Amino acid sequence: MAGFDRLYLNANLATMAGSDAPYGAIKDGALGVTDGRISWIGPAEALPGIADELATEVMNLNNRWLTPGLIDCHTHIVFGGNRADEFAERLTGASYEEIARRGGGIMSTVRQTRKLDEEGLFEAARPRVEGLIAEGVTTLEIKSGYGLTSSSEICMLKAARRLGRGLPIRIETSFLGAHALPEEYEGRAEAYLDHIIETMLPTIAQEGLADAVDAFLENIAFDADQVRGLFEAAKSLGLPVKLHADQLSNMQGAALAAEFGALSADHLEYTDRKGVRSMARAGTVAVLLPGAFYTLGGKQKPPVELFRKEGVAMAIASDSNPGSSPVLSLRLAMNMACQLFGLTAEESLLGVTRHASAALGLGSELGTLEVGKAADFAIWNIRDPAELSYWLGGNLLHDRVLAGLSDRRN
Ligand code: DI6
Ligand code: FE
Repeated sequence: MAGFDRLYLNANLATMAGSDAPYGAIKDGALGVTDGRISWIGPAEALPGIADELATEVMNLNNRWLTPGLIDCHTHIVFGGNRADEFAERLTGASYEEIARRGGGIMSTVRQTRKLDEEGLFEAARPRVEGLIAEGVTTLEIKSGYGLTSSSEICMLKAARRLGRGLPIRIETSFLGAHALPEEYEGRAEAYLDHIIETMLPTIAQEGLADAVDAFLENIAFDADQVRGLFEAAKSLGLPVKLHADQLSNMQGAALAAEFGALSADHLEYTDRKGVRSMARAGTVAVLLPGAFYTLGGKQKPPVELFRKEGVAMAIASDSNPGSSPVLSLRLAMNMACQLFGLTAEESLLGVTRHASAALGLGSELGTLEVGKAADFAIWNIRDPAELSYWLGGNLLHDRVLAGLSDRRN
């Protein structure tokens, strides 16, 4: 038996890997880390007698819970400015639509984002990302979509990549050029789509700036034919796709995403049975975004019971953005998924671990505690994993480990 760089003892392990125990739990467990990966996991009593002598360092967790590091698989966390002014206006009667119609809303964030360079966007996003890190997030997806010009979209994606180099967190990026129609293209949506497909996307793909391609399919954004064209272009460049689907109306977005073998379809409040079935067949993950539902005062909830029945994996994300989901806490989104959408506490934790890793196409690398996977963990001062969804806020994190490196030691 090879040695461990670190051996965790007296741990309660929520492996989130398939087993009959809730949370795939191993009580009084042990977990060994070698070269940034999990090299041993099981009940402490099954550990070979000399194991702790073979470990460079032994950590006694005193019965704390250790879970996979949390994964926020859908955010727009890189942007300029904020829209607290619009929030205040909405509180005194203005509607989201009214504000958007007179050039506020997404366009206001586009203007503020275009003013910043890569460094400026990095600095604007840094405290928000640090907040997620402090609550146990180890992997974060970040979308572009507030630049809407080649140079500004590239700037956003470079800032996102830089966050992954400058801070202890894994970053996955999605190119969301098809988020909104920029003012310069008013009335010329086709021309903007052509520009995305012919210029933006090939450049971004060539520079390796996007891990996936996303789009907003909605009657206020882009239609099915436009999204189809974009997805065909993405596929021909070898990039996986995902989709903002059926958020405000049933546009058959879930079925379209599934047709392209999308990693995920996201929002899904208006998805019907046919859409759910196509997702099940394609293995497309349902990413639920209760922060946007809450902020926009949604009336229709995503079809959670159908997802369960058809075996569609449900992930949960913050959708962190300055407009429809000013949510800077993934644990708050977990609570909302339980409270507003009726997920169980176990589904909630699966939604930010195993199923979130699948939504990013990283299921073989992250998301569960299993031998061979990356040693990304969160260690919690809790007695029951349900506490992670139960408390609103609060500092529950004892330590966070990324690729075997503990925050407490850095
Ligand atoms: N769906 C949303 O709810 C947000 N984007 C999207 O595709 C809105 C983003 C914003 O208001 O800034
Ligand atoms: Fe979104």
